[in-house]
Amino acid sequence: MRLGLVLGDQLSFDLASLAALDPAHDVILMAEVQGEARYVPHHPQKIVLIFSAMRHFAQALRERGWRVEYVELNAPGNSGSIAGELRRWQQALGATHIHLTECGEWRLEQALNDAGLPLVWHRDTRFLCSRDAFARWAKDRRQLRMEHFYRGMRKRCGLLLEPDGSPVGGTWNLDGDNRKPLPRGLRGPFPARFAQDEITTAVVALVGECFSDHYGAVEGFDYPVTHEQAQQLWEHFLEFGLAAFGDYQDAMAEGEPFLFHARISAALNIGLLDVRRLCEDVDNAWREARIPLNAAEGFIRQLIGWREYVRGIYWLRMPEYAGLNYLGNDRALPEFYWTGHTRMRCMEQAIGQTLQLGYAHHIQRLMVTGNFALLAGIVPSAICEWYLAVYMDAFDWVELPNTLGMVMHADGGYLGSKPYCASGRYIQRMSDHCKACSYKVEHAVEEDACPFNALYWHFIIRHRHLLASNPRLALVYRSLDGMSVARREGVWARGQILLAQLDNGESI
Ligand code: FAD
Ligand code: DLZ
Ligand code: SF4
Repeated sequence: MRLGLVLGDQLSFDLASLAALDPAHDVILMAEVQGEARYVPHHPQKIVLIFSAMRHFAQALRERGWRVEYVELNAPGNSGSIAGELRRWQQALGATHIHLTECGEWRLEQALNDAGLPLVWHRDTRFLCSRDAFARWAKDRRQLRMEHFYRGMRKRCGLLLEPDGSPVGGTWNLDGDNRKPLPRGLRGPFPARFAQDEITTAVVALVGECFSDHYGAVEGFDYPVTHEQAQQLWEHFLEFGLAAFGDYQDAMAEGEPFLFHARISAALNIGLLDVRRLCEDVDNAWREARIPLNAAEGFIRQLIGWREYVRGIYWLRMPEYAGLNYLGNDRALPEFYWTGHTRMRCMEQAIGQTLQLGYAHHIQRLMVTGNFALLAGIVPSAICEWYLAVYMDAFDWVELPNTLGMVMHADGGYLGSKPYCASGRYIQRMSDHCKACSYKVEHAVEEDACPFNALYWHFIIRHRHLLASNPRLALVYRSLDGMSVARREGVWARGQILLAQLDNGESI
């Protein structure tokens, strides 16, 4: 007989390794292991999601006729690692081969390859662009840009195209129409929530007991844990969220953790949703005039553009990518990232909801917590570990390029053409946080000044030698040069004070 491995983020019935096996003779192994639950201090709700969804998937596989050996976290004999469990069960069952699907993380794939087991690898066909296809696309290109990759993917997938292959609406990218701040009084739809069944309740108790040392609340878990529930979450978004997603994709608001975002990333990344079907649903919704084009294009761009692009870069550049630090950052991650105890209202809200829900939307991750880490010069590996730990949807293949490349510019501009650095003005324009903040966004050098302002100019000044030649920052360096000496010295001095406070372990 042969053994098949299904990992916690591979919960798809059409997984390539399952398709290669036969329920009549072969056995599937699924294992909850300390090694995977502790390689970073995952948010307790993320562990609940993975374990509960794994247990539900094992049940569903058994109902489809598979023999599944399921190892619970505290089961006697559990070796604590995926490689250890494969070895134990291969010996116990006398399996000749172990079939498995490409891992999402380089770390685990490496560990399995090093384990000396008779492995038969299968491509992860749940992604639209294979590792090899991306490498072929990237080969011989002087510069990689998401926009070029995305256009190719639109053509290949036949999404939002006219019969002659041109983009519907006459343009490929409506990013410029995705940046409206939220009008006063407009609120996001009521989020879809899923009640805990017996399996989830048992897992919540287990995680509460075994991972009380991890940051984040285990209470309030309401994520979908089965394919049916994930589909309900998706349909809820199609009906109530997607139409406004286009306009308010970049907006942030007090007490609004989700706004018009889908909140599907965790379900999608662990295999409870299929990216092709999501894109077809969005294309159809536009063709049936249920949603505007800026929503349809904006959403499809995230899925077949950014999501596949970052995965391609990850597998092209690992393992050296994880060690890059182009800007030479050396500052430790401030403690308030783990507690949310800061006077900066935007940071408090983004971190607070992250600890509560394991979720923050893209602009909060990029322009609030990410922007702060960039401006403050945090060591890339430290901020990457934070993102990997605290978000429900976080897996190295998607978290690392987004954080290290897009946010921290630690790859020197390989993934994106410029750092997304911004002062408090950006947050003021896109949110109502500043009105509720004890800092003043209009000030830059005073004691009550918004920290983002001085840190922004400090960042621009201290990295001049690396960034001034970037044409996309030319305007910024022109305004720096137009600043009075007193003003420049003022923002530098205030930046120094803020950084010293961080170095002293003080919150700001
Ligand atoms: P929506 O805003 O509704 O978007 C729809 C879908 O598009 C998402 O579910 C996601 O699958 C995809 N998507 C959107 N932007 C991206 C992107 N930049 N990269 C990849 N997919 C994208 N996403 C993860 O899935 N896992 C991560 O670990 C992760 N880490 C991130 C770290 C940083 C620093 C940043 C800036 C972004 C990160 N993202 C990550 C991307 C993005 O923030 C999340 O996908 C999104 O917030 C998930 O919420 P949603 O489902 O409501 O997304
Ligand atoms: C994230 C995670 C956690 C917390 N626990 C498990 C586990 O116990 N067993 C398992 O098979 N997978 C788990 N996962 C998902 C893996 O970490 C993921 O498969 C790897 O990071 C590779 O993508
Ligand atoms: Fe954030 Fe600055 Fe606005 Fe406060 S003033 S909410 S710190 S941008």
